[in-house]
Amino acid sequence: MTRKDVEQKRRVATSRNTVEVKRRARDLGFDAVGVASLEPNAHAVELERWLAAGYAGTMSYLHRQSARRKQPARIMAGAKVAVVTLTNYCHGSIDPGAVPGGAAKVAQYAQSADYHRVLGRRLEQLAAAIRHVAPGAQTRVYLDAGPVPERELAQRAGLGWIAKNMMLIHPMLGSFTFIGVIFTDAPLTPDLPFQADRCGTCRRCLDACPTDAFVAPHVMDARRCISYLTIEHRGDFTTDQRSLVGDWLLGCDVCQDVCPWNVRFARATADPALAPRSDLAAPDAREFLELDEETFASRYGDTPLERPGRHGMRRNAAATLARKAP
Ligand code: B12
Ligand code: SF4
Ligand code: SF4
Repeated sequence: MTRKDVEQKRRVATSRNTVEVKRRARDLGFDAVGVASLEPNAHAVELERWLAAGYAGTMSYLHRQSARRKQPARIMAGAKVAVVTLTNYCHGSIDPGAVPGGAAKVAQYAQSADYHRVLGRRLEQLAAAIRHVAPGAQTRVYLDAGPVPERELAQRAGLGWIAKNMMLIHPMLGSFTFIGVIFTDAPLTPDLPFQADRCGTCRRCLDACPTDAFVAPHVMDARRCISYLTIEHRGDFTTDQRSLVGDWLLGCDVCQDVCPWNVRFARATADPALAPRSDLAAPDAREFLELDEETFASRYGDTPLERPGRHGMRRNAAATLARKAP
């Protein structure tokens, strides 16, 4: 066999393995999957600027992780590619004309069981499938936590574009998706990056943000973002912060709800593991003022409410209720 034949055989095997890994991903319930190469982050300068401006607020881990976010090849020694998955979590309740002053709201991503648990298991199963098609391969699973530029890798894996509201939008699914990533040294064929920017001249998300958190397209000051305040911010709210939260008990969907790509394409997920829970979809804010630690843990320990915890949810509830008080 000539060197050319060997190379040809290797390419065929790599391509066959890639097809098999993608087939397995769909069987496991992922809505889209692609393979990203691990070149340096094309938006390293923007990330650096964003951090230097202080837009990360108290999320100091983003500063610590920035070297690896800029150079994803440094995340796992020997990794050649990242397999990137999208999972639709939309519950069908897109509200492009949401009026302020309604009942307390929880963002769609948090209306079902904790996605870290549900998808973490699924990603581990996909990682096992990668090791099966490429015996001896190493894999490392990331979902939300970790130094991974997830939207960047999803764009590079051909799964969509990074939009003006900073969300990764898939042209057929919209943006209500979770991104999951598996780094591996298995030989798999990278996809072509998604090149188009399909936001065009639209700027609905930027104009609709209730707190004016967008400094410019693709640049959000997280310190003004309701999602940051209700999920990531630790400690009490200042008077200003409290006034920003509005009706949101946890997270915020406004810049996604108004997006024409979601209005047109986002559909409710049929995934039973991500079925919405009524106590999360239509919560009673008053309840969070009363809960003790044990009851909170037993009711919400397996949901995204665990992130802000009992103290955070109590603070958020007090802010939404104060707004409604006469
Ligand atoms: C920190 C964080 C937050 C922060 C900061 C959000 C932000 N916009 O950066 C807060 C708490 C506010 C937040 C909110 C939300 N989050 Co969040 N968050 C993260 C986390 C952990 C890190 C993101 C980060 O590094 N931000 C810093 C910015 C600068 O980096 P970046 O988002 O990667 O953006 C890149 C591009 O914007 C690019 N870039 C910069 N300039 C330009 C210019 C152009 C033209 C282009 C094309 C690109 C570009 O460079 C950046 C660096 O690579 C990721 C998980 C992860 N590991 O990536 C989840 C993640 C981004 N969050 C997610 C979700 C679901 C949400 C919420 C929808 C939850 C909610 N409903 O409340 C909101 C959405 C708010 C929004 N519009 O972004 C999903 C997004 C999925 C998707 N389809 O995009 C992720 C990927 C988690 C996951 N695994 O599913 N989040
Ligand atoms: S999540 Fe809400 S507060 Fe945050 S940027 Fe989007 S619209 Fe603004
Ligand atoms: S609302 Fe318009 S500008 Fe914003 S993300 Fe959607 S298409 Fe892009």
